[in-house]
Parts: sequence; structure tokens; C-alpha cells
Amino acid sequence: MALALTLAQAPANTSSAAAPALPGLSQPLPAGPFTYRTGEGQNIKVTVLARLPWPYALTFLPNGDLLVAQRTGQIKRIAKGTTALLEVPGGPPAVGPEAGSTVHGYMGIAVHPRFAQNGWLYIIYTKPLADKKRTSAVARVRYADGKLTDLKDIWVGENITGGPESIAMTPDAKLWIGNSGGFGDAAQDPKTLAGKILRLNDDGSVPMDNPFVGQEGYRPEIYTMGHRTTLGLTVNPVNNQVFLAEMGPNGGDEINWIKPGKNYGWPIVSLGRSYPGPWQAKTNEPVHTGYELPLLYWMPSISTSGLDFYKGDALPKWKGNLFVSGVRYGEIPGTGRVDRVVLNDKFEELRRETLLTDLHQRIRDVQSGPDGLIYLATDEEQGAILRIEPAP
Ligand SMILES: [Ca+2]
Repeated sequence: MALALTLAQAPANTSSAAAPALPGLSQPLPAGPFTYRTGEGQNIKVTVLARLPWPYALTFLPNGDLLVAQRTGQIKRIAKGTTALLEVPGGPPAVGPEAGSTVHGYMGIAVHPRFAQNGWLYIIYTKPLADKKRTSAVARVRYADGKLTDLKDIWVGENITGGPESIAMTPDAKLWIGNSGGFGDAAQDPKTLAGKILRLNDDGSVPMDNPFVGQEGYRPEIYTMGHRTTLGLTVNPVNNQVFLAEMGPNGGDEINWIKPGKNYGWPIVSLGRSYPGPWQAKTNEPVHTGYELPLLYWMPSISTSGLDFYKGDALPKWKGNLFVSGVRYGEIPGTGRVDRVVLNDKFEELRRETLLTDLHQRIRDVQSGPDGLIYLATDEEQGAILRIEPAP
């Protein structure tokens, strides 16, 4: 009992060691707009579209409206072509940042591929439990006329830390949950859901073609294992495969291509250091052998958060590039960024460019919008939604 209480009160964003508690030292975001001549000739203008506290994840509806999930447990809507923030009522009650700086009320929203028919959205959030405990959960809600109804939890996690978590839905209506790593070796324990990517049907049931279904000692929800902090999931628009932004410790941030039944190594191997300084990998050096290699990695850390493939035409030199947001570089506050990565057709890295470091914001999410522009959220109390558009 004493142990359970200790775990429930521990910071969420950790597995074996806590990140040092640093105050928010990002700088005030100027009014903008900001213009840049980027490295491969794609000139851009960055506009502050809206300001609001703790925007955490961005999702577009098929009609072009933008939904913003906030750490405060609220959803705002920005209607297509406007900048006003509209409250979207009716979501699940959530534990917000007032319960501790590492708690995230709403962590992501996924849209059902048949949204036009059923109106279903999926919200991953921190659910309050009895005795001030909490867990991660996914609520399915019906969206219509700017409101949410028919609220139903279709998944309630056993990760007592309550996140941070991520969510995505593939065109085959499978729901993907990035369930962060828990403590100790939990990410390697097939009897727990901690440190795993889970794959569910759209009603929360387990698909019979999941890789470990029927295998003794394995939870059937598991699709992949050996993950640390699963902050971002996205679906590639060409092959419909799922990609994960996984925050490492001090170094060893990863982008992983999620393949059935694979083990991605945490906490046995990592290309990062533990927070006190020694290498994380058990071999006393940074290795990632014997497990699925990350597609991309960072050392030092950029604190990978969101990710998306650029699907539009408005920024033609960036077509198909992977954009990865980061909240801070090298453990130093005020050093967030967006990295643009050029990949070949096997998703092997060719080139990488760092953008927007001069804004000094914790950039939490990046989304390729249906209008061909790129949208960002900054994880700050004085937070903002930014829009990247082409410039002459
Ligand atoms: Ca790994």
C-alpha cells in the first residue's frame, strides 16, 4: 500500500529517474509575424493565430476546423478561416496541471475515419480516481454543432501516473494508444500495458489480429513494447503506418516506425544518458543493439513531443517531410524548436533542419493542416497556436 501511494504521487514524465524540475523559462512570445529564409529555399511566415493557456495537442476536423486539446482539460475550436477560440463543452472531467506540473488533462484527440457518419472523436485524458489517484483513459464522444455528447470511456488504463499519452486512428478504424513507460522494467513486462503501443478496435475491444493475441503471458492489447515516454503518434498519409515520437532521458529521443510485435528496447538500450549522468544502456555505453532501431534519434535531447508528415502543397519544397516538435534542447529551458527531416522512400534520414529556435518556446505539437499550412502549439501557460505559411 505504501508503495502504491508513492507511485501514484510520483511525477508522470519518468520511468527510472525523474527529469530535473526546472521552472518555465521560455521567453514571452512577441506579436509576430516572423519571417524566415530556410535552408532549402522555402521562405516562410509564422503567424500567432491565437493565444491560450497550455495548448497540448492539435487535431483537424474534416471540415477544416481546428480542435485544441488543453492540459487544463478543455477543448477549444478555431473554425476554418477564423482566429476566435470557441469552447467545446461536454468532454470528460479530467485532472489538470493544478494537480502537479507533470499532469496533463487532455492529451490528444483522434478523429474516426467515418466521422461524417458517426461524429466520433476519441479523447485521451487524465481521469480522476478515488483517493486523489488518477489514470489515463480514452473517452469516445459524439461531436456535433460545436458540442460533445454521448460520452463513454472505452479504455481505462492501468498506468497510475496518468501520462503523458498519445492517440491516433488509422483509416481502418483501429485506435492506437501510446501508453508511457511506468517504472523500472515495466516497458519490458508483457503482462502490463506500461511502455507499450496498444491497438484497439473503435469500441475499445481487442482486435483478434493483434500480434500477441493468444500468446500466454502477453496482454493482447499490446502491439509493440519497450517504449519510454510516448508523446506523439501520427499516421503516414501514403502507407497508413503509425509513427511514434518517444522522448528519451537525457539524450536518446527517438522516432519509431511501429511494426507488429517489435520491441524498441527501453529501458535496456538507449542512445541517451540517465538524468544523473551515466549512460542509460546497461552496457555502460550508448547502444541500441538487439532491439528495433529508432528511425531517427537525437543526442542531446530535443525533448521530442509531436510529429507529423507534411501532406500539403502550399510549402512545395517540404512535401512529405517529417516535422518533429521539441520542447527543449539539451535540458536547457527556453530552447524549443521544430526539426524538419527529409526522408527517402524507406523512411531513412537524408537531411535535417532545425527551425524556430529564436522563438524560445516549448513547442508541443505540430500538425499539417488540410489547408496546406503547418500548425504548432506551445506548451506554456502563456501558450499559443502558430501557423506556418509560405512567404515570397
Ligand atoms: Ca528505443
